[in-house]
Amino acid sequence: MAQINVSEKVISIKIVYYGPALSGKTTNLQYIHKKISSKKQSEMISIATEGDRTLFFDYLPLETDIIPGFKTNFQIYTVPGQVHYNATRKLVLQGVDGLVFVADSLWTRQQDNVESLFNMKENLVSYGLGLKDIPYLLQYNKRDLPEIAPLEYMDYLLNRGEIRAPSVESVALTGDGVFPALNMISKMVIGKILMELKPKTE
Ligand SMILES: Nc1nc2c(ncn2[C@@H]2O[C@H](COP(=O)(O)OP(=O)(O)OP(=O)(O)O)[C@@H](O)[C@H]2O)c(=O)[nH]1
Ligand SMILES: [Mg+2]
Repeated sequence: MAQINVSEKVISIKIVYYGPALSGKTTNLQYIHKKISSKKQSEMISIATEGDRTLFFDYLPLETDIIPGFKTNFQIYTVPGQVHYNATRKLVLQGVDGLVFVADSLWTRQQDNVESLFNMKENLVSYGLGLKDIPYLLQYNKRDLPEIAPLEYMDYLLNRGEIRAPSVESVALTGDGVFPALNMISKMVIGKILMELKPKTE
């Protein structure tokens, strides 16, 4: 849940990048960090990594003035995608305000995407939440590679049923689609917060 300090005019928002191992979550944060760090002096913290593998999580704080009159702090996290780190994934999900599910577009990784999405839903349920409660989008990553599944097929696997989420194609390695996805999830989260802050008229 977003923390809103009305007297100090500060809003804190937690965004989590979820998805299977090696889908490109850390690469997203590295790209965001590279693009904003010179302006905002923001530090990205990667807690325990082994090569490309995140063993705990990555964390990137971003300070913005996106909501007039408030300082809006984004706390952006990735989870470790490897199956056996579920306790950490669950912990990172605590208090989440917005989710970006980074799916790997490679044909060979479609089963892993499905399992990771199922795992995310299960972990949300453990906090009494469902995807309908949290702004959420899909990022179809690695669109630069040759052996990839068509978007329609990935939508069929990952984006059907009662919750149809927006989706963004990306190549996190070059940054294509990274800020469109971050901007979209930010707008969705802020839209929800503003709705909740609106005085009830009835
Ligand atoms: N070709 C290509 N490679 C990518 C892309 N995004 C990430 N990669 C590569 O995929 C590998 C894994 O990326 P990471 O960002 O570390 O993956 P992750 O999702 O954080 O993985 P875990 O920490 O294990 O959950 C790295 O070698 C990246 O350079 C992309 O869009 N295209
Ligand atoms: Mg990682």
